[in-house]
Amino acid sequence: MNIIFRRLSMEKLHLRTRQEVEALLGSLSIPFNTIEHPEIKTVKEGLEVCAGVSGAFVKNLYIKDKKDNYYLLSALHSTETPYKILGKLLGVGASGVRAGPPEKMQEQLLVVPGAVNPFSLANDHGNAVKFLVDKNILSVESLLLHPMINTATTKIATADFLKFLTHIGREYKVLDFTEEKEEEKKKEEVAEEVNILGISVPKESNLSDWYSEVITKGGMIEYYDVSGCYILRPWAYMIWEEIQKKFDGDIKKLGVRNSYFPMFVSEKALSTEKNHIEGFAPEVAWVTKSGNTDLEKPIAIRPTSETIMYPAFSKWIRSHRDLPLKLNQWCNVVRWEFKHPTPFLRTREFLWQEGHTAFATYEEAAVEVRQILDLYASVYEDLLAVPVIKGQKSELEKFAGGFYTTTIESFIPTNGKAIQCATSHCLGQNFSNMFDIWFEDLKGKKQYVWQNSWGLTTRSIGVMVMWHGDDKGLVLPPRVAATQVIVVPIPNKKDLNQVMEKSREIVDELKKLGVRADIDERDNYHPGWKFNHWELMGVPLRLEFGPKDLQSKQVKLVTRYNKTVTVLPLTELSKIPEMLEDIQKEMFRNAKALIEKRVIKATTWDEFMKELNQKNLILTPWCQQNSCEETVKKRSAEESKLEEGDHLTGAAKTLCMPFEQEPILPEEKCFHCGLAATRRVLWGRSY
Ligand code: 86X
Repeated sequence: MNIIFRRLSMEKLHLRTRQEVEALLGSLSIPFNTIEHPEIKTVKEGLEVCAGVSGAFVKNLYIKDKKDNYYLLSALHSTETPYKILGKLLGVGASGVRAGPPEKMQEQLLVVPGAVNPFSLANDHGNAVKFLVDKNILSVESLLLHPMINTATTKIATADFLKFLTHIGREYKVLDFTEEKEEEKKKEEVAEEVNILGISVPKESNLSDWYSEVITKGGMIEYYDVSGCYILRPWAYMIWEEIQKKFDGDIKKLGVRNSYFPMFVSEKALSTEKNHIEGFAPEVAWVTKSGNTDLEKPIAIRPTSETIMYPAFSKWIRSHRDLPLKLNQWCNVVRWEFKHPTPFLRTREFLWQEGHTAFATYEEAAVEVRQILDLYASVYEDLLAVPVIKGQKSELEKFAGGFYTTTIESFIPTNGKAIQCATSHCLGQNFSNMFDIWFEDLKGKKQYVWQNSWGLTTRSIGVMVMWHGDDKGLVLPPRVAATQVIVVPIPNKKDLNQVMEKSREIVDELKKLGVRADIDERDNYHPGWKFNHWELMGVPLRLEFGPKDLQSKQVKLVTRYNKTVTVLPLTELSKIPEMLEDIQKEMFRNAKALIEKRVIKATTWDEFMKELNQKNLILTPWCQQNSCEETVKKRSAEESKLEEGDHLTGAAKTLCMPFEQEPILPEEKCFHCGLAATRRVLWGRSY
C-alpha cells in the first residue's frame, strides 16, 4: 500500500470518471457495487432511484467560509446540516459559511455540480479543500456515493471508504450536527423567552403598564391574590436591607434604639386620640373572628403605632432622667386603602420604620425633626439617587395629630406627579396630653413631654424604580444593587476552560475589592440572552469576558444606565469601585438636574395652570391660608385637562414650603388670592 501511495502521489492521481474510481477501488481490494440510473439532480431523486439498494445515501456540500477556507461536507441524507450550525461548528459564527462557487469546485475537485462526491478529494492534491464528515455517517454500514458522475451510484462499506481516505492521504473532521442542533433549539426557545421577558411597553407610552412589567420581570415583585398586597422578592428586599442598614446605623448614632411593639391594638387604645383617628377610621383593618367564633371585642391591626406605644411611654417616663426616650421599630403596617393600589407606592400592607421620641423641651425635639429629615434625604439622594425637596407641610397637609410636619418630596418625571417620600413630625405636646406622658422637672413641676414621630416606607423603592428604570428594565444605583457587577463569560469551544477560569478569578478579585460581583455561568443561555436579562434586572455594570479579552488581557464593561462601553486592562480591575461610585454620583446628578428644570416659578394663575399641565411642579408665593389652598385644589381640578389612561386626580395640592427658598419681598402677593405672600410653596398633582 505504501508503494501504491508513493506512486500515486508522484504521478498525481486523478479521478475524473466512474472507471477511474472503480479502478482505484479495485487496486485497493475494496469491494463495491455500482448501479446506473438516469441523471439525478437532488437528494430526493437520489433517494428514489436508490430505494431498493441497501446503504445510506450521502449528500455532499461544497462550502466556503468567510475566511476563504473551502470544505467538502459529506453527510447522511437525513442529517440536517444548516449553514447556521455548520458555521458554529467550524468556529466562524452562524453566518460564517455559504455555498462555495461552482467554478472553484470544478477547479479544485474536478467535479461538476450535481455529481459532488468525496472520491473527488483525490483530485485536490494540495488539500485546499478540507473534508468534513457528519458523525452519523460513521455509524452506518455502507454508503451510496456518486463515482464522479450523477448517472451512477456506488455502494461501498463505510470502513472501506475510510480506507480510501487513508490511501489518498486525507484527514477529516467529524461534525456532530445533532448535538449542536439540540443546543441550538434550547437556545432558540430561550431566545423567544427573552421577548416574553423583555419590557414590551415603553415608559413614555404607558407608565403604569411599564412599571408593572419592570418590577415583575425585573424580579422585584410577585403579584398576590389579596388586592393591594404584593410579594417582595429578594431583589427588592435586598434594597430594603441596604436602606435599613444605612438608616438604622444613622439613627443609632443619634441614640435611637430599636424595639418591637405588638401589631394588634384594642379599640379602646386606638380611639384614645380622637383627632388622630378621625379621618383615618375607614382604613383600619379589624380582626373579628378566631375560626368561626366572633371575638368578644374586635382588635385592630396597626396602621401606625402611636396608640400602641404611647401608653407604654406614659409608664416609662417619670423623671427628666428618663428623657430623651428615643425608640424605633422596623415593622409592617396595614392601611385598608380604597384608592387604586400600586406596588411599593400605595399598598395595603407595607414595611417601614417608625421612630417615636420624647424630649423635655421643644428645642430638642425641633432639632431632631430636622436631623431625621436630613437622614431621610440622604437615603433617597445618596443611596437611591433620587433627588428630594425638603420642606414643611401646610396646615391642611400636615399630620393632623401633630404640631408641624416636615417632609421630603420628589416627583416622577414621566408623568409629573409629585410623591411624598418620608415625613418627620413634631407632635408637640398633643399626644403627651392625651396619653398622659409627663415628668417632673428640676423644680418638681409636672411637664408634658415634647414628642416627634417619623417614618420611611418601602415606597422609597418604587420611587427609585420610577426615576431610573428605562425601556430595558430596572436601573439600580450601585449602592443599593444586590449585584453591582455581573460577569458574563463569552466562551467559545476552544477556550472554554480558560475563559471560565479567568472569569471566576475576576469575580474573586472584585469581591476582594469589596464589590458585590457575581458570575452568570449558566450554559443553557446565550451571552446575548444574559445581557438582556441583567439589563432587565438593572445591574449597574456588566463585565464581558471572551477569548479575545483573554488574549489581550482586558475586560469589556458596559454601564447599565447610559450604555457606555469601557475597555479595562485586567491589571486595572481596582478601578471598578471608583467606576461604581461615579455611576452612583452621575445618576444622582442627572436626576437632580432634571428635577431642577421641572420646578417652575409662577406668580399668576394662568402660568400656574400652564405649568401644571406641562407636568411640572410649581413654586409660587403664597398666603398660607387654608381657604386659599382649598380653592386652588378645587379650581385646578375643574380646569385640568385629564389625560386618558393616567390616574391624575386633576387637583393640584401643596407639597411643601421648601426650606431652601428665596426670601419673600414685602410687596409680593399670593399667586392665587392676591393677599400678601408669606412663604413660597411647592404645588403639584400627586400620588
Ligand atoms: C399618620 C403619622 C406618623 C409614625 C408618621 O407619619 C410617621 C410614623 N406615624 C401617621 N397616619 C395615621 O396616624 C393613621 C392612623 C390611622 Cl388609624 C390610619 F388608619 C391610617 C393612618 N395613616 C397615617
